Parts: sequence; C-alpha cells; structure tokens
Amino acid sequence: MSSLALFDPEIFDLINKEHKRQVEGLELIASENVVAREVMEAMGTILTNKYAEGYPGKRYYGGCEFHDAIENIARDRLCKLFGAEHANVQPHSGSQANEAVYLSCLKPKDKILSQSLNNGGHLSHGDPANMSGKFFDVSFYGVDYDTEVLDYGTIEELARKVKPNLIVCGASAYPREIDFKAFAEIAEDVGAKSMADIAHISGLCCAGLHNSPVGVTTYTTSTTHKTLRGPRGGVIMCGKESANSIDKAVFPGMQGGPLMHVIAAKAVCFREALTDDYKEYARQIVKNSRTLASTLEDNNFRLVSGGTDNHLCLLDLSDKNISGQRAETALGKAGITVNKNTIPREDLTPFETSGIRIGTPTITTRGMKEDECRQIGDWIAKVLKNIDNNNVISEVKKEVTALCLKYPLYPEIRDI
Ligand code: DSN
Repeated sequence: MSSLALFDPEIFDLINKEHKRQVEGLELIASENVVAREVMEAMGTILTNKYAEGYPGKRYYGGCEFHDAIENIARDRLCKLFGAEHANVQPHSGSQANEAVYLSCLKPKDKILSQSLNNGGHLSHGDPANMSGKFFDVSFYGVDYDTEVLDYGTIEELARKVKPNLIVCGASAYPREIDFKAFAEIAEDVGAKSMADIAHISGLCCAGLHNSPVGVTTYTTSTTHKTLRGPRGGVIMCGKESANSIDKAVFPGMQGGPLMHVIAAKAVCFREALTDDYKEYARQIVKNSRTLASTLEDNNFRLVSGGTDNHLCLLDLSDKNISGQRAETALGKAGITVNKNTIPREDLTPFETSGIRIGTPTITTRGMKEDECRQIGDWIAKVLKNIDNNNVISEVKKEVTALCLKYPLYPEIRDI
C-alpha cells in the first residue's frame, strides 16, 4: 500500500480506518464475509487493465487468450462445485444476474411471482422500487403468519390464480430451509419457469448443508461474496438448453466488458469452496448461527420462525418496544454490526423496522466457534436490555474489541 499512501493519503487513511473497524468489530451482517488473501490478491492485479467483451473463444477485443483461460477455469469450477451444466460468471452483481435471467425469459409486463421484501425477499425480485417491479407485473407470496415459514400449498394456490411466467424463490432474510423442488414443481404445474436466487445460502448449498436448486429450478443465480466467501459479484447457472439465452442476456443484453480481475478472484473462491476445509467452514457457520440464536432465546428474545436452519436469524424486537434502527445503532456503539430488518407482519417503515438480522459467516471465517457465539449472544442481549446505558455499552465494546483482537482478519497482514 506504500505507493497509495504517498499518492493519495486521504483514501489510504480511510482504508486504514475501515481496516481497523473490521479488525476490532464483530461483523454480523448476514450477507458479508472476509475473503481469503488469495482472492484479494487476484482482484488487485493487472487483469483490471483489459477489455474482454464477449465470451472465451468469441471476444470483441484482441489479446484475450489469458482471459479466455481464466474465464473457462472459473466456469468449469463453478459447474463442478454445483453440478451445473452451464455457468455464466460475468454478472457484476446478484441483482444484475437476476435481471439477466428476466431479460432472457420474459417480455415487459410478463408476470413474476416472488417472495415479498417484507417477508424476506429481495428488491430485485420485483419490488416496486426496483426495475424488476416497474417492467414486470409482479405478485408476491409471503410466509404463513402463524408459523412464519413458507407454506407451499398457499404458494401453489396463488400460482394457479396468478399464472406467472416466472416463479422466483430464494431470500435475503429467511432463516429456514427453502424447498426448491417444491417451487420447481409448482412452476412446472402452472407452465412457468423458475429461478432460485441462492445469494445468501450458496456456500451452504455447495457444501451439502442446504438442498441445492441447481438442476431443479430452470435458473439459479447467486452472489459470490456472501457465504461463498469470494469477491463481490454474481453468477448464473442453468441447463444447456438455456445457456445461449442466458449468455446473450448477460452480454450484450445487460453488461459490457466483464470485470476479469473479479472473474479471476471468483475462480480462486470456487477452488477454495471445492475443498474439505471449506465444507467444514460451512458446517461451522450453521452451528454458530444455531448457537447464537438459542443464546438469544435463552435471553428472552423472540426469533422469527422460532430458530434458524442457516447462517442467519431474525430477531423480533416488537415486544421489547425497540425498533430495529435503535437496536442497530446501540449495537454499533458496542462494536457489533448488524442490520435492521423488516419482519413478517411489519408495522414500521423499512428504515425503522421491528427486527434485526444477525448472521455468522464473517465471525466463522475469523475462527470463532460456539463458545464465542454464546458470548456474543449474551453481549447482544446485554446491550439491548440496557439500550440507554452508555456505560454498559462501553463495557461491552471493550470486551468485543478484546475478543476480536484474538481472531485477526488476516493474521499475516499488520492489523491497524
Ligand atoms: N443487500 C444484500 C443483503 O444484505 O441481503 C442482498 O443483496
């Protein structure tokens, strides 16, 4: 970093401050992770200098022979990881991967049926504020309000009524296992295509800890930076019959030049995800999530759906008279980063919310296990029960920092 420090001290200083924040704090944002040093290394290379519009063997620029090899490796590794027939590794993000699927199989005003944002879905699944909600005719399913889990019978009834062209499943804030086969069957029954967005759980799917939609739904999309622990970006997987239309939708349909430094980093991430160590990591994410969730329950907090099967839990704070926004701020002061989140039957705005989402991918990467998760659950409870007591919050922050310093982000890089 020395030349950056000399050339642009302002940016260098801010990167260092963020480094210190990450090192000293507990990152419990369910969609974040800490990438391997090798993944970062691939991203910071001369691959960023090159245009490579097109696909391996069919580019619109000369000099792409090494880019072709890199992209082929990334595609092959992703196919191997998930048992996919075809992979596109060019989407710059999960939202762009989703939009490329829509472009490949829908016309403007076609019908989408998807999980609503308030019930754990994602903006790019047809929310009115998103392009997908403006260009398509979107209907939403939610969770059953008694059980707070998906009820496939009700979703099937809705699908028969709506007759969608595409059923979207997969969520951003749903703590339970999703039955992708049930979605694929409902879609087939009503003559729709199906898309599973596994951005949050892709690391769990490839490690065999969650059923995988690859080869079950028509399309599978994912980000690469959440449980999968790669660079920020997106991917699409599908059967051979959809390969051509998906590739055309990504380029030239949605995007121009692929980010080849990121595609190289994706390839490194897929190599890592194919290892037994990674599978063990994924197992620990779920163990940690369950431990954190049960510790919060032991502290008399209510969990949406009563628990978790995956990397996250949703805490309902409505009976505590604390908004998600207030909880996020107080925990932030204690060095514990979470995000406010809507819960089923939400009464408050998405900016305020009645809940918080808590995830374990990052702390698991740092090496924390069940004991640390019990401690973290107790700290969260202590802060929320003493939300106006700055002395208590400061005490917790000191303990949080001490724990974090025992689990460095990158032991070989000078922290702070
Ligand atoms: N914003 C991501 C999340 O936090 O779930 C999804 O794109």
